Amino acid sequence: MSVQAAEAREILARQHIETPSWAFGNSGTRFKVFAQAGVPRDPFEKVADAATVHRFTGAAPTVALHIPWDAVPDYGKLAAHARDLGVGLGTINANVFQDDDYMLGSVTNPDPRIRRKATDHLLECVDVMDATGSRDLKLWFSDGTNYPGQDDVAARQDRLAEALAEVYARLSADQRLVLEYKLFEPAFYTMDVPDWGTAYAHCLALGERAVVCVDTGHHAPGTNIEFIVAVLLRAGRLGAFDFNSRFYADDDLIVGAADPFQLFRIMTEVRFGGGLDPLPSDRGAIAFMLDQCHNIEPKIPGQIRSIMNVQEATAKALLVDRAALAAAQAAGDVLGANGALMDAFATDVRPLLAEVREAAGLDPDPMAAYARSGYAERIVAERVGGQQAGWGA
Ligand code: LRH
Ligand code: MN
Repeated sequence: MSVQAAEAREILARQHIETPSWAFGNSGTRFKVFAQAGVPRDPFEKVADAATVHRFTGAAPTVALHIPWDAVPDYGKLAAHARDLGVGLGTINANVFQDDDYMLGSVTNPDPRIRRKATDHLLECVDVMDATGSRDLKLWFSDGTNYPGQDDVAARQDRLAEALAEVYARLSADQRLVLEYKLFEPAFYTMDVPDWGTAYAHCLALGERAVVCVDTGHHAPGTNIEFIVAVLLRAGRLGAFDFNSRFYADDDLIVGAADPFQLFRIMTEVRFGGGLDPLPSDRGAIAFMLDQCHNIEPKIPGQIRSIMNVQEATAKALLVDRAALAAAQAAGDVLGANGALMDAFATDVRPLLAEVREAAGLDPDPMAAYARSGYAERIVAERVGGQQAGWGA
């Protein structure tokens, strides 16, 4: 077995991809949210489904929460429930995008009373992190404007910076603020954090525990996302991914489904930038998360397939012959260099991943193993009545 294959196995065996609690609830578009039988009714059932994804993939040991969608009276009890099921509670996502008060913005709103309310929610989410033991607070703001002149762009940036600074000051030394950008939706003229540059600038102003989240659905069509990844990694500010895929807008489809070559290129830059290397500490760690909605497909198999797609892209990235690539790049051998990536991308890595799973005592085919488990039928039979979880939009 080549050194490269052995290194690839080692990295794949410890790959950690966080699932989003909201992927297990009902979701849809503005036209329709389709309810599915067996959907969780509370955060405890969402965590149980996340644990099931980990049980069959071995690569999803934590689940991200979204507050208030996952609000519970006792977060310690939820954390213990997760532990009993073999997973942990991960990133805490704040939500200042579903309250009537936030129509003209949350932390950027012209009204100081509303800014105070939004900032207080962000601070409450840090309290939740203290209770769950989570490292990352992820902040995505739907804040923006729809018409030129609607508000003062620079003044909104000042308001945003003020709120972020207050939240950052509240974090403890092992906690991070992860700032997520998005080009458009729900605002369509300006978003207050529209791109990586704006997020990066705010993170630099805050401090080294402020990092950027790259949601793969949040860019203009044709954006070279792996370039952004390489630049943020080089700057030590790539903190997280929200993985999904899209054909047009923020479609939140299964990662790698729309463009597996893009996902490979992204994971190749992550590898080259040291993002897969074992780290001395959490500082500089990249949180690999899924942020998806399974509007029409079964949700747990959808998450399992998503994990497998990230694993396959990662395995292919790990098989790029770096020495051959470097030699071709140095020689100006354009096609030789491109060929090194294309050869890796063309490699069938499914046998390698099957071996990695077997070595971990897992079924080599997680999708088939889940289908045989009877879990899907059990939750449909058990989860009758009550209010199915959703985005509550
Ligand atoms: C916004 C977003 C953000 C989450 C939400 C569920 O589009 O990507 O990461 O809070 O989806
Ligand atoms: Mn996201």
